[in-house]
Amino acid sequence: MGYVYECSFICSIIIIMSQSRVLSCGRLLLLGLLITHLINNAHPTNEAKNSEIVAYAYTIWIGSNVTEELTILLNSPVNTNFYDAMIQAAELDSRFAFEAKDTPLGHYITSISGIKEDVKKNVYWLIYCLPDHPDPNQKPGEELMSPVGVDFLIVKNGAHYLFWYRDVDLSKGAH
Ligand code: B12
Repeated sequence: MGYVYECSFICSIIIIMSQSRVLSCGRLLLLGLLITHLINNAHPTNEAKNSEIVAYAYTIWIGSNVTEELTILLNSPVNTNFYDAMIQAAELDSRFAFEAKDTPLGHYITSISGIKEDVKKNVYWLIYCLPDHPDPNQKPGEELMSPVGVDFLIVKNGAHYLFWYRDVDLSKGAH
């Protein structure tokens, strides 16, 4: 809308200038107005446009001992939730395809990369928000687990998200 408004403003001034019978100093005044408007409303630079996009990494780990690892780098508009990020990842790389249950708490992830949670064996998909790329030799602690599910987790620039298929001891309290 802002762009349409700006274009009509500039066109109006050009039409007035071309049709105007006013003195040349009047035309100069209009020209000054047009230049000032163009400077003040210059289109956003690439830097400003890029600030509306966040870049982050999404990794999956399979197994408590991490026998398989897969990472994808993603760019998304600000305020993207992790559920949408997972859809984006799956579209770019089918190994990130996933299944979810829609529950009153939002989407609950039951399967990623064809690997389904195993309720009998207590192996589940758990999500972590990390400051750096996850290192299988230094596994993240519970304190780095996301406090919310994928619908309410908003991706941040430079962040690393890990979905880890791991054993959970429900008798010790799930998380
Ligand atoms: C047990 C439990 C789990 C188990 C569920 C497995 C199972 N089959 O029992 C495991 C360990 C897998 C789990 C995982 C997660 N959980 Co949990 N979980 C619980 C807990 C302690 C009890 C739920 C329960 O059994 N209710 C009783 C049954 C009868 O009711 P129910 O509606 O059928 O319960 C189901 C849902 O709660 C669902 N579920 C469990 N956790 C979550 C999380 C989300 C986001 C969703 C949509 C559904 C869901 O699994 C339950 C069993 O089927 C609750 C806390 C609480 N006291 O409610 C947290 C709780 C629901 N979990 C929570 C969270 C954040 C998660 C995770 C996102 C943690 C993470 N960082 O990975 C993940 C989900 C990731 C994913 N795969 O999408 C939060 C949700 C907060 C929110 N408002 O979003 C809660 C409230 C804990 C808390 N206070 O922070 N969880």
